[in-house]
Amino acid sequence: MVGSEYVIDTPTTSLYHSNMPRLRHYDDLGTARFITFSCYRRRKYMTDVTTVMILLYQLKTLRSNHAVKILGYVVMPDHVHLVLLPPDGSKLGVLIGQLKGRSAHEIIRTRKDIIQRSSGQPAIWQRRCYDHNCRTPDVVIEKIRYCHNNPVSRGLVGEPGDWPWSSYGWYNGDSDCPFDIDGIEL
Ligand code: NI
Repeated sequence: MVGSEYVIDTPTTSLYHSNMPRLRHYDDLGTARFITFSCYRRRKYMTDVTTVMILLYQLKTLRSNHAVKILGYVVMPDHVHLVLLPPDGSKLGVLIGQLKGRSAHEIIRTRKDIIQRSSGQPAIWQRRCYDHNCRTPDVVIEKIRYCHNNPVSRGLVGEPGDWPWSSYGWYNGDSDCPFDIDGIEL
């Protein structure tokens, strides 16, 4: 990452795929959260493009419906990490529950290889979700970098930019990243 390439507080002129990342300054980064949830029994459901796109679509919906800022993310084959900045007073756990529930509902309709819980219900996600409070901007940056490096540290790719399903490409100014996030200066 070359920090000097970035411009802070650039006015947003188009919603998608400007070549210049629009980095913002947030005064409340100390309330950002690092969220992790996994596929049911660590099944590698997220190796299917349609499945990943359904999840990312629901993530975009969470952002537009609830004003949750997306600072970083990575979709790994069997788990997901998100760095989110929820609006004051919002119950992020409820919103993550919606994200998991709605994405699971859609994913189940597109696939026939989904295993079931003991109740007989098909299951995409583990029920539990890890929620880490990022108390300082340094921790927020560390977690975003963790997301971007996760595919490399797991041996899936050689470079963060080789993994299509993370916010690395957006921070890098790529024109073909999956969607527009809310960036900060790394
Ligand atoms: Ni991970």
